[in-house]
Amino acid sequence: MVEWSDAERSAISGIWGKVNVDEIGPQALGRVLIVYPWTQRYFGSFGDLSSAAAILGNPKVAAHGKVVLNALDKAVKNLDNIKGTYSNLSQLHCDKLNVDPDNFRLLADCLTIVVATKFGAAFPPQVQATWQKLMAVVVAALSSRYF
Ligand code: HEG
Repeated sequence: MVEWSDAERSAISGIWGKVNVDEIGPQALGRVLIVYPWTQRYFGSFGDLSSAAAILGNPKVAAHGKVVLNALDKAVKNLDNIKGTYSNLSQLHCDKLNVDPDNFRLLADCLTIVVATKFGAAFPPQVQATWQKLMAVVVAALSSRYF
């Protein structure tokens, strides 16, 4: 059972309250597909992923990036039951989408970099520490139905 202190809860709601899902989601997923090109294999129906510019301009990547961040919003709103919140989503990624769970961490890392780049001084190490805990819990929850 994950415990969240009041300070952690307020750090998460502070930074998450500034995140524009429609902007950060596409950038985070786009970055995964560029930095770790083998992840493109899961998005064969998304059309042109042939260059960084194509990926960042691809409307299906943008739309899916928003879907992913909207799912993260559910975790933020259910901090005390992230595992349960993601149970079905974990099963879907495992059984239907066959996504290697290592990729969840890659996405979390890219998202952290996008957030750090965007917010700079408003994402200090203490806030990052809590953010990394959130990412670790999210990655574990999404991986939970694999094992
Ligand atoms: Mg996943 C679908 C969330 C990482 C590949 N992903 C979805 C959906 C959600 C979601 C909410 C829609 C589910 C539905 O249709 O019911 N994904 C999600 C989160 C995270 C994540 C929250 C990590 C934080 N996904 C992820 C990664 C990959 C991946 C790392 C592959 C590298 N997701 C994937 C694919 C689909 C989804 C291929 C189906 C996309 C489609 O066909 O539209």
